[in-house]
Amino acid sequence: MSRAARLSVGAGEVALFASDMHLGDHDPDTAAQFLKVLDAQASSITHLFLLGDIFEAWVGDDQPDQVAAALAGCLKGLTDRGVRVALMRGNRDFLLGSGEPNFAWPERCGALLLDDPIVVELFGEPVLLAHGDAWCTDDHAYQRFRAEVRSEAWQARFLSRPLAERLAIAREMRTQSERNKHEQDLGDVNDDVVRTALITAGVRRTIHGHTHRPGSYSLGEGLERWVLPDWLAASGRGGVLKVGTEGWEITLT
Ligand SMILES: [Mn+2]
Repeated sequence: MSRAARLSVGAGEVALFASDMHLGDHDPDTAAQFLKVLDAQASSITHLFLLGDIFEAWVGDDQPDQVAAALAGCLKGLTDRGVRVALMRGNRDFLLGSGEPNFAWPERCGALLLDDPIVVELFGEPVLLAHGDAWCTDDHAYQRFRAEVRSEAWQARFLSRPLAERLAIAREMRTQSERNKHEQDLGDVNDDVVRTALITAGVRRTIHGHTHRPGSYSLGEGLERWVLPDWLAASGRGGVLKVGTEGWEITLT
């Protein structure tokens, strides 16, 4: 999206934030739970922000996935009704939106694909949105892995492979140690790094996901980070952050 037109939510509007649903055909229950919440909120929101790890894995916008198709239908329904939907990539679905124009998944939903991080305006306050994995700088092995798979060369090489091969590689990567370690023992963000990011961006607050530790955390000096819940129906986990004129509120499912 263009940086010039900063996304803003203002008077009379309501924004809903969610992340880390880890959706996919492997877990229809979590998908059902998430779609039910979206459906229940649909008439009361004007903006929807999904801040990464929307999907458990994403091998390209041609990924055959019934859950992704169901979510696309739901998001398209929202955007057709005038709700602004914005998506961000996470560490699992970092290839989201890499398809050709007119085929890219976010575009098919009528959604914007956001940079990570990005500043948006919430009721006059600039707020930094991020997935959060880039701030887990204490996990050096993961950051090396991240740098590799986020490089243009790696992505171009990967996306040039046939779909079946990409799906096989994705399965293989699930067993790759660096990635697994990071997922099993989810580190937290480095507060100094977040503080610097906030100060650099000229904001007081950030909203991020990834760490699966929902809540609001003070960083001192009036700086705060708000962490979105992750979703897993089998463990009864899930929730959203709603931001409106009355304030900011995390509701756990
Ligand atoms: Mn994540």
